[in-house]
Amino acid sequence: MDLRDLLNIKYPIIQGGMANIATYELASAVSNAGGLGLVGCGGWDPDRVRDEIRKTQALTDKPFGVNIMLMSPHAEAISDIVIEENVKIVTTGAGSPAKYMKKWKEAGIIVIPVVPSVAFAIRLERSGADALVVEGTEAGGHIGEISTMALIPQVVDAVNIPVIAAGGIADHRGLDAAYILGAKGVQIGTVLLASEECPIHDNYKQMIVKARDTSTVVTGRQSGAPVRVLKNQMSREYLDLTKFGTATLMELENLTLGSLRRAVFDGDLDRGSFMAGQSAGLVKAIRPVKEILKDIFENSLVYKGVI
Ligand code: TUI
Repeated sequence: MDLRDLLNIKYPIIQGGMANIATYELASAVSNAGGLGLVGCGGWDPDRVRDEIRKTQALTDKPFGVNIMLMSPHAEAISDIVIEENVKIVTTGAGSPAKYMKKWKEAGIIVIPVVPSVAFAIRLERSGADALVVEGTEAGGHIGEISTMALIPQVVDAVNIPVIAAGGIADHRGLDAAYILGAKGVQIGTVLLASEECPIHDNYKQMIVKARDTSTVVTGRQSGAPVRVLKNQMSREYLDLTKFGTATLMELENLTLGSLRRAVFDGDLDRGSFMAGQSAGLVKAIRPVKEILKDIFENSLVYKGVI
């Protein structure tokens, strides 16, 4: 089933649940533009999440969802808030949502876990997922190891629920490639960082626009939580510290603590952690969300009915 029918949206495009970035401003803009906007909870406490959901509901009458980052200490509490606030669609990242599945299904919520591997996809289909976001290692933030090109068709062959491709997709060619690989829609994140409505510091947006193909690196492989970020002083220092395997987890924690917030709110070019995917090199300008989505869909062969 195409994502447009499953989610009742105009374009088969959903927004990534970017922590500290995917606020009600971005979520409502994406939903109003015809995609599926998501309130990305990241590490927010339950009160903040409730407030953001209500603000999104006030700004759009279109479908939107909530992304729950399962490594958050508040994940359990948020799993109840989405039910209380009558949220219709939930995506999850950075862990398994299996233990919440039963209550979410009973509440009529459409559940779409983000997965980085075939094994995880099979497990979550068995747990009752309605669709999957399958995320390749080209994506920004916390990532798996397999590339989008290799991963999507393997998951498509292994499950019977719709697959939404993520990682490396920022234009109509990415959407078409995803469909050819068997996906029924795409998730985009990096290209939306460079949108007018995205509530991040302008320095962050400029870094995305200036990025090239080689501008991202992966930190945190050693600690088991690989995270793709733009190269800067911060990520270079981090990689230097891990190069010889001598840095303690504590030293690394100290270096990264609060660094995403320094990027998003302060635009701290040296000390911020600017999460972004490899598609940053494709992003050339800051545009309204509406234009970004329209451009991706209306220039695609999917829209033209070719695929
Ligand atoms: O979750 C994401 N992307 C994210 S979360 C995030 S916040 C964060 N920041 C620093 C370190 C860690 C998190 C920034 N970006 N994408 C979906 C995704 N999920 N990618 C990889 C996974 C994943 C990883 C392990 C899903 C399940 C999983 O399972 C582990 C287990 O065995 O439970």
